[in-house]
Parts: sequence; C-alpha cells; structure tokens
Amino acid sequence: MADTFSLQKVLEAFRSSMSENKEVYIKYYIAGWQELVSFMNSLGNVFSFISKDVVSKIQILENFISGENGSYYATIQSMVKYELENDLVDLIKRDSHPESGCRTLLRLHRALRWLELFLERLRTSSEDSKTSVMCSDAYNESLAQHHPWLIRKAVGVAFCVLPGRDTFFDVMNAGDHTQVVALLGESLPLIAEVYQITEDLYAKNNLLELP
Ligand code: 1PZ
Repeated sequence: MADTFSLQKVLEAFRSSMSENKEVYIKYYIAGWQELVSFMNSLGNVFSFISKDVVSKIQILENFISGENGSYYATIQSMVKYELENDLVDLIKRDSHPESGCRTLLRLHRALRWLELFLERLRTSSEDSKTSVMCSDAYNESLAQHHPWLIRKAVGVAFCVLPGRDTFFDVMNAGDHTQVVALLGESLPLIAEVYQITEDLYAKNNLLELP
C-alpha cells in the first residue's frame, strides 16, 4: 500500500477491519492509518511531526502483532483482554509498560474521532468553506482535549498551511468532487462504527484515560 493515496483504500481497510461478530482486526485498522499517513505526507513537510507520531504508533502495534504473543493481538478485543489479564497495561501512570498496545491504540482511536468529525465537515462543506477551520473545529471538539498546550500550538500552525478544499478533494484521489462526497458518505458510517465499537470496549474496561 505504499503507492499513491486514495480515499477508497482507507475505506477498504476500515471495512476489512470489522469482523462478522463486530470485533476489530488490528492489522486492517493500522493499514487504514498507514494510508492516512501517506495522505498526510502528500500534503507536505509541516505535517511530518504528526505523521511521525502515527508511524511510531503503527510500528508499536505491528511489533506486537508479529511478536511471540501475536495471536492475542488479532483484534482490539483480544488485545484488551490479553493485556489486562496479564497486567501489561499501566493504568495510573506510565511505568513498567509505557507502550502497551491498549494505550497506543487509544491514541489512534482518539485521532479517529477527529478524522470522523473532520470528514463529516468536509462532506457537508460548501465551496467557500475553509479546510483550516474544519480541521481545527474538529480538533477542538476531540483530540485537543488530550493534548498539552505546546502540541495544540504546533497543530494550530500546521492547520494554517493546509491546502484549500479543492486540493483536498483532488488529493483524495477518488474522482470529481461529487464522487468524493459520495464516497465520504459511504465511508463515514463505517469509520463511525469502528470508532464506537472501540469506544464502548474501552469504556467498559475503564481504559479511556490510559496514561
Ligand atoms: C491533514 C491534516 C492533518 C491534521 C491532523 C490533526 C490532528 C493533529 C494531531 C497532532 C499530533 C501531534 C503529534 C504528537 C502527539 C502525541 O503526543 C499524541 C499523544 O501520544 P503520546 O505522546 O501519549 O504517545 N499523539 C496523538 O494524539 C496521535 C495523533 C494522531 C494524529 C492523526 C492525524 C490524522 C491525519 C489524517 C489525515 C487526513
């Protein structure tokens, strides 16, 4: 999936991530993120501090998947169960398990909410809407609550140099604007469902504030 980004690929990855009994396969979940990283990279270097963080989190999860206990990392559900039962999660402060699968995936999970909010704004936007405003409104409603001041500042700078709406639609590589809007309409319920399943699972296990 290293070639050019397309929104379609993101959609396919998140679609494949859901099993029949509504578990979420980590392998496809991170494949979706990998696609988003190539999208961000195509927007320019200002976003590299963001994509670097995503890449390192993808790597942590990939290492678990290919490690000796990899079978427990097939789905988010199996990971949560395995790591909790074996005391592999730092619950109060980062300590002996600073990079658990649970806390790492939680960062991506929170970012998925941002993505959902942003794409919904983009989908319903009009020609004169500003991507920077859509991005930062979505950010303030979601991820910002979990970021310290310095990161919020840096993110604010990145938003200022975002390309305009037309370029955004083009980079998504999914046909003309009407087609992109249609594909977004198709993708968003899927992304929302993956988000909600993960959110419920984390809430049930008291994992939403992992350090
Ligand atoms: C296309 C426009 C991109 C806008 C992206 C908006 C989101 C900004 C996120 C800024 C992340 C800043 C860098 C690192 C932050 C980390 O400290 C945190 C917490 O991790 P920890 O330090 O606890 O290990 N990382 C995150 O919150 C994950 C951020 C993921 C951002 C994903 C952006 C998705 C872009 C998709 C492109 C359409």
